[in-house]
Amino acid sequence: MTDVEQDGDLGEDAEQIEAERIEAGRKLFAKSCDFIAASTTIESLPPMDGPEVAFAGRSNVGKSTLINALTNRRALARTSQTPGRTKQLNFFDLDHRMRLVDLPGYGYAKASKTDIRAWTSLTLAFLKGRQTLMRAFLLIDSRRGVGDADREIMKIFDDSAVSWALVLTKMDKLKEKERQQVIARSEKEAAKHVAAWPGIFTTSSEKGWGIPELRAHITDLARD
Ligand SMILES: Nc1nc2c(ncn2[C@@H]2O[C@H](COP(=O)(O)OP(=O)(O)OP(=O)(O)O)[C@@H](O)[C@H]2O)c(=O)[nH]1
Ligand SMILES: [Mg+2]
Repeated sequence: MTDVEQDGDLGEDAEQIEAERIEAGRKLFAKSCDFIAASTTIESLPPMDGPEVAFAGRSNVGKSTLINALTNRRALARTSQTPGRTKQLNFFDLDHRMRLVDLPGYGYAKASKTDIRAWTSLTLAFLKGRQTLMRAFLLIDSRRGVGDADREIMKIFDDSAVSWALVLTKMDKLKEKERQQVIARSEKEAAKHVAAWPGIFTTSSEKGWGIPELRAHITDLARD
């Protein structure tokens, strides 16, 4: 067989595997997804029971909207025009195979110092002590790109050995050229971090872009 033929075969296999991953993701996220807990204190976190992925990022970046898009729900996770809406750690159970955790946003200028301290202590305690946390997704608004507050969170992930992946949100708001630019810049940022997943996810919850790929990724981490 020539090299060209071999490459062709490999390409088809890879495509087949990718199609199966996407289908497995679609199936899992079509199952029931139920709210299980809202925690405002370390004591009220639900006991660790099976794999979890968490959604972190600045206020208003689109964490809750992304959870709704992944699960095909309109209002599973509450979303808002008002930054700082999600105040608790909200846990959702996906078919007893995976839990999705909606984290409160950071970087909301009007939040009081007390709010920020509460966010920090609870969210940090969760990120550092949660052995069942398989991946934290760090959401970045594609119009803003990575900012200083996000870099601080990346450092926290690295220091706490939290395996994380960068997710660009609201890609529908950009023109094609701007998309390429923010993707290139964000890939560079993520590549600086040891605990970062190689490669980034580019999404629009509004248009459904990148949602099947993210579902597949989460499904790879789910309990059988
Ligand atoms: N155009 C567009 N708008 C989006 C997208 N995702 C989220 N939004 C909007 O962004 C705003 C904030 O979304 P949320 O999901 O509430 O953001 P959040 O990160 O959960 O915010 P906090 O809970 O405050 O931390 C809402 O008005 C959403 O409709 C997207 O992909 N495209
Ligand atoms: Mg929210």
